[in-house]
Amino acid sequence: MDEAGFGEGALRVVVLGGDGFCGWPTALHLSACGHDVTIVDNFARRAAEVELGAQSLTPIQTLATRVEAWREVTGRELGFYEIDVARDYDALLELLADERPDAVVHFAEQRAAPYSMKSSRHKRYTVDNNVNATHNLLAALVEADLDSHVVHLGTMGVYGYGTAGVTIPEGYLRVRMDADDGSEVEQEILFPANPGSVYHLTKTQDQLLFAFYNRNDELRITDLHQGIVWGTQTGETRLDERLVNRFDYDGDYGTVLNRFLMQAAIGYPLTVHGTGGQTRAFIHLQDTVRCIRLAVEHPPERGERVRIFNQMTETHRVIELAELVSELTGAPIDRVDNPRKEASDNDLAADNRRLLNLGLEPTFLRNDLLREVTEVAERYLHRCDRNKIPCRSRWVRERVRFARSAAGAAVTGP
Ligand code: NAD
Ligand code: USQ
Repeated sequence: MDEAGFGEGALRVVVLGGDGFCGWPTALHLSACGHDVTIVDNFARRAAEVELGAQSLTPIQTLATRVEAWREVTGRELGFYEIDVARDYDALLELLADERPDAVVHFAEQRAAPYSMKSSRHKRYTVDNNVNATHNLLAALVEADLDSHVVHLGTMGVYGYGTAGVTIPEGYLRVRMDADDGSEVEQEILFPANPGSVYHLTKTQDQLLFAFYNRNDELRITDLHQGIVWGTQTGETRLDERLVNRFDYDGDYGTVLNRFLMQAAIGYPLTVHGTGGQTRAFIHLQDTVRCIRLAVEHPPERGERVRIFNQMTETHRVIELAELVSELTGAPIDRVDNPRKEASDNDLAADNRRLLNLGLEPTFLRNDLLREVTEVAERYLHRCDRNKIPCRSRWVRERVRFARSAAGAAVTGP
């Protein structure tokens, strides 16, 4: 053990976006497992709470209080730097050059699909923030001449939802092409990208950035194509109320299963979009943090191509989840107009053997875990603003008519 309490085998890990829903419990889990963790965040997610007027249902503490509580409870230190990874390139470079991390876990992106579709400003912010954050990290690692392993949180949504009958492989697809001389050529390519929102689109752009820097500079990269995360607490965040994780329930940041569980807790009809025939991949938050630890502790070799894991444990149809929550709690189901442009019905099967082979023991949907989320929601329901529940962000807008004042002529907007 060194003075800070880090034992042999401890890795130096920088967690970009470590104040967020997945980042905070991941930072705690890595720290609890003996690694030396430094958090970087610019509090963009907390700023979005103010912009939207929608707070986390749970009373999350300031990062300073969280870090202090972790020190008090466990005796372990967490480093922290406030840096905008997308804009403060020099500060990021300096931090990486000083810390020389073994691994950088990259969560620092705008992650809500509805938020990314609210307006042209939100679309542009999401592209600027996410693509620049990822590119700045990769360029800084090359400039500082570091061999840190990048562990990025990507999404199952890069594959899209039009692959019925095909089990989605882990990132790559073997294709056969007709060569000019009549023979067949085989190649492995990235699975064709098919994003369903501007947010998902930025994750498909990230994939190309990774492929380039991996080939050109031999950066070691693991891209975790994660499904929808549900649950709210982990073994570490439960240790003290000041460590409580965020719980998003609003129409922009709330994700489907956590929203249903919270809606059931406050007696709000479950908001199923359209038919509810959409099938999506899911993972419990406790498994998220375990998967990231497994990825961090098993880095790829230098020269190995970008490693892609499908970080999901099960798939469910939205209407089936609503029915399950309804059976468990008695909540009624409300089929609302779908604000998104997405298939009303799809099948989904995905390979996830790589994380299972590394030792992941999946936490499947269980009534006691569903109840636990409902109980957290019940405990803090006085903090809920029901007006923030409906999804108001629409994928397709009616064309706006506006007046061109100089000419006084009416024109049709973008
Ligand atoms: P979150 O919004 O709660 O956390 C993201 C964190 O990154 C926030 O603390 C935010 O302030 C920070 N951040 C954003 N831009 C930054 C920047 N430019 N510089 C520094 N910090 C910045 O989101 P989350 O749910 O924790 O998601 C984390 C990652 O996991 C995202 O990249 C997301 O795409 C991915 N993911 C999330 C889910 C899910 O269901 N929550 C599912 C699949 C993938
Ligand atoms: N949905 C409802 N009712 C609701 C909310 C959502 O029926 O009240 C539906 C949506 O229309 C969609 C599905 O549920 O068909 C999933 O929506 P979601 O908001 O739970 O998830 P999504 O927008 O896909 O995004 C979330 C995270 C994102 C991550 C993604 C993983 O916010 O960061 O990348 O899950 S995945 O879905 O695998 O792409």
